[in-house]
Amino acid sequence: MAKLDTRLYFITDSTFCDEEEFFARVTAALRGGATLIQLREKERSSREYLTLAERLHTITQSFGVPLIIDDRVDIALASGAEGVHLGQSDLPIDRARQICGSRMIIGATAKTVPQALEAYKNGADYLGVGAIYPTTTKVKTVLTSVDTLADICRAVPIPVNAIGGLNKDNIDILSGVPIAGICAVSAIMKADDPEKAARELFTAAAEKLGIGQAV
Ligand code: TZP
Ligand code: MG
Repeated sequence: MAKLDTRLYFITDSTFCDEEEFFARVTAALRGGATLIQLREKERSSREYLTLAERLHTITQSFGVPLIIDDRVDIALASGAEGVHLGQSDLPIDRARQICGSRMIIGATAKTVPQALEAYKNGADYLGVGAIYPTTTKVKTVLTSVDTLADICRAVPIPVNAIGGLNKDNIDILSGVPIAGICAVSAIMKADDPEKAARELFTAAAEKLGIGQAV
C-alpha cells in the first residue's frame, strides 16, 4: 500500500474554475504541503472523471503523494490511483476490498461509532468524520459533534480525519481530540493563494493540535 499520511488531506472541487486553474490550484496545494489528495467529482461522466483522474495522477505522482478517488472503485482502478473513498451509500468497504485488493487505500465516511467500527472491521484504512462545521461545499451531510469525533478516534485503531468547514482559524475546537489529520476543500481550493493556504493550515494543525509529529 502507498504510504498513508492523512495530516493535510486536500479534497478537490473542480466546479468553480476552469480545468487549467483547477490543476494549477491542486499543484499549489501540493507545494504547500498537502499529504493526501482526493479527486471528488459528482457531476462528471465516467469518461470525464477518468480523464481528470489520469491527469491529476501524473501531478500527484510527481510529488509522491497518493491520489484517492471519491465514490468510484472503477475510476480508481482504471486511473492507477492509490485509493478510493467510499461513503455510506457507495460500495460496501468489504466488497471494494475484494475488488481492489490489499494494496489499495480504502477510506470511509463515518458519522457514528457503529459506522466507524463497521468500516474498520470491513477493511477501511482511514476514516473521514464530519461535518464538524457547516460547509459551503456541495455535499449531503449532517453535523457531527466533536464528542462523537473523539469517541470514533478512541474506538478504532486507524487514522481518523475531521472534515467540514475547517480552516486555520477554527480548528482549535478539535484540540485534545486524537485525530490524524484535517480534511479541507474550500479553505484551500478557494483561497486566493492555495499554496499559502495549505501551508498555513498544515502549520496551524501542527501548532494547535499537535498533528504531524508521528506519521
Ligand atoms: N463531507 C463532509 S463535509 C464535506 C464533505 C465532503 C465538505 C467539506 O468541504 P469544506 O469546504 O472543507 O467545508
Ligand atoms: Mg461518496
